[in-house]
Amino acid sequence: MDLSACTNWLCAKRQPNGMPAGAPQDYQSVVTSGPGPSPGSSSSCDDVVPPQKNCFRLVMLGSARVGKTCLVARFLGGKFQESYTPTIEDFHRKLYRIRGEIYQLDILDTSGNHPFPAMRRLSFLTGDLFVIVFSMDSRETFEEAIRLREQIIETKINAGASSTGVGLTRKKTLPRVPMVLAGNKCDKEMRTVTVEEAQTFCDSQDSCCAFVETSAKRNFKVDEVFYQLFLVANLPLEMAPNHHKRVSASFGAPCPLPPSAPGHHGKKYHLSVKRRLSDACGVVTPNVRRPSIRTDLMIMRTKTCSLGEAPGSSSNSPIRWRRVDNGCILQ
Ligand SMILES: Nc1nc2c(ncn2[C@@H]2O[C@H](COP(=O)(O)OP(=O)(O)OP(=O)(O)O)[C@@H](O)[C@H]2O)c(=O)[nH]1
Ligand SMILES: [Mg+2]
Repeated sequence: MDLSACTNWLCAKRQPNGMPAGAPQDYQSVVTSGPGPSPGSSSSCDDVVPPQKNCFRLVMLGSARVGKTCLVARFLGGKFQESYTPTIEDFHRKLYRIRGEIYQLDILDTSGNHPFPAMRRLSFLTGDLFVIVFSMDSRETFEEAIRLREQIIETKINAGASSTGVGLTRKKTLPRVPMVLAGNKCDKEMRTVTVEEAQTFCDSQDSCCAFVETSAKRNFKVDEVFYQLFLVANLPLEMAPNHHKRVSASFGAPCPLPPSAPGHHGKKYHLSVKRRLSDACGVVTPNVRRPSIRTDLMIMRTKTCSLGEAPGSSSNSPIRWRRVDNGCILQ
């Protein structure tokens, strides 16, 4: 697949409402909330529709067999799988209600064998947050993790530059990409990567790159991997696995999250601050479909072409944008 051709089409022409020419009518809802319910729908679950600024995509990357899928399973509340089944690509969604606001976290669990390089590049471009996993007992996987970090940043720089024409003659601005390098399988005795060198590497990067040593098998510091990720991304820390109440959703249920506390509807309420902060809850959406590649391309377009309206334009978001000579660059 020639992604640059697709990007050009998506960036080429915009209608007065800011949508690309030829975009499907449901474009806004697709970009805003993926295949889930669209904002402004008249369903009785209106208060579980996340605003666009609260929708994020987390991409899991790393060599094959390093434990990406096992970490995701732990994150989603599942058990550890001793047997190995190679992933082609898996998609999960978790919805949260945190301090009265709805957040949506989409997780793309990629293949370490990357059979489709264009898909991998697309995941770099559509991802807002990244967990790059390597295995503490495999030096090659650590080196691959470093390469992946460089490729993500390079891809985001080039996409920002090509959508604006900025970059060939100017100094490139480094994108701010929230990322955790997860050194998995620390339960194993054999080590070929030390904590110190992985930590030193992350310290030498920007302030939104963290290292966590973990073990999906022992469930050791899995929470910390995601806590650090949300910390460097300026997202609510309640999104980490052990920081909210888990709600289980039944298949096909219209409202996956329980109703919000009365006070969150703007009325006066009498809950203490402590109680309010501990009210965060999250639910794994059971029947979610992976957005189509076309949708991904449109999401990518908003992230590389939009001026000020892309996810991340608010001060708290992981990716920030600013206007430069009628163009946009990631920062
Ligand atoms: N000892 C140990 N084994 C682990 C750990 N995490 C995962 N494994 C095992 O490593 C193997 C690979 O785990 P996966 O999660 O499927 O690896 P992956 O990175 O998703 O692999 P691909 O989907 O092929 O990219 C499985 O047999 C797991 O049981 C861990 O923390 N410690
Ligand atoms: Mg996998």
